Amino acid sequence: MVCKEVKITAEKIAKMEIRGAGKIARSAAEALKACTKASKAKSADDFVKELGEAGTALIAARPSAVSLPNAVRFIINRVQNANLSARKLKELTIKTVDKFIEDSEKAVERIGEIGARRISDGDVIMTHCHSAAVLSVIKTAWRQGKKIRVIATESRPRYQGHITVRELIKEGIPCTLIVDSAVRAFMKQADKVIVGADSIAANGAVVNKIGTSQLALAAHEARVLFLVAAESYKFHPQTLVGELVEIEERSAKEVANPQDFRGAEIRNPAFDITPPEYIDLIITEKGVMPPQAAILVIKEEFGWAVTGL
Ligand code: RI2
Repeated sequence: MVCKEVKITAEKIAKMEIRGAGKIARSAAEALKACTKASKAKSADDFVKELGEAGTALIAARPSAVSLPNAVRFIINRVQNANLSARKLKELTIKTVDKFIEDSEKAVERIGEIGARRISDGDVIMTHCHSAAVLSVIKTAWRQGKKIRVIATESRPRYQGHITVRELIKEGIPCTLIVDSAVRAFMKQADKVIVGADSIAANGAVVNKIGTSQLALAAHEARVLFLVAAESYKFHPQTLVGELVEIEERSAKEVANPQDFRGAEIRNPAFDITPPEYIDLIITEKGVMPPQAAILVIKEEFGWAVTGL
């Protein structure tokens, strides 16, 4: 039986009331903290078991964003490997969660600082969906006085592009909202494309909101730089041992009312894969790198011994 907080958070993640790869990870960590505070476990073994069950329930909520299992494993691995009493383990869990959240927020800020160096005065930046990492780059550049403009896709079917545009309006950044199918028509106006990531595979392929690979194709054709902004915990360790990133398929009802199209299949994959050949750089909190360096990040972050995960 998992605790109430974990159930609620898992449900909100599944329904996308909590969304965005980084936010999902931090919310899952918060849920583990709440679960720890509510835990009545008297022995270390019972507590670790409880935490493990909570972690499994959270991970099952959404399959494609690796930030979620990476966050849960970061916390549980530390607790599992500590030979402490239940009380001490609970304290350690809370500390580890707080550290994860603090580091994750700092990473977004650092990505903003590093990424802003790649933005020039006058740049027109195209983005897709809503990414906190991307907005950190854009806002930092703007706050540095660079006169930039943003072209944002609406990002059907969930319209996360609207969240992006609202955030840009609040900041006073000039922006244009376009439909997803207008990407190629507007690419000529862009100097750079910057998108976020839900998972980055060992070969540098980026899993991000459906439609991202179309932006990459259009950018490639128009010779526009294609950048990805992502924290290092969005790199997928198991891809190093051959695991494929599962692409989440969401309800058809998000696309159209199936009753109105009886006899037709309605598909709703939430993400697509952009191959490394179409990506110029990945901006992480540790620095800017080509997608081919993904394997080094995975090695540094998770070690080679990923088979045991
Ligand atoms: P940050 C989102 O997924 C988008 O695909 C976005 O690019 C990615 O998470 C990263 O977001 P969804 O939750 O962590 O909207 O940069 O399906 O905020």
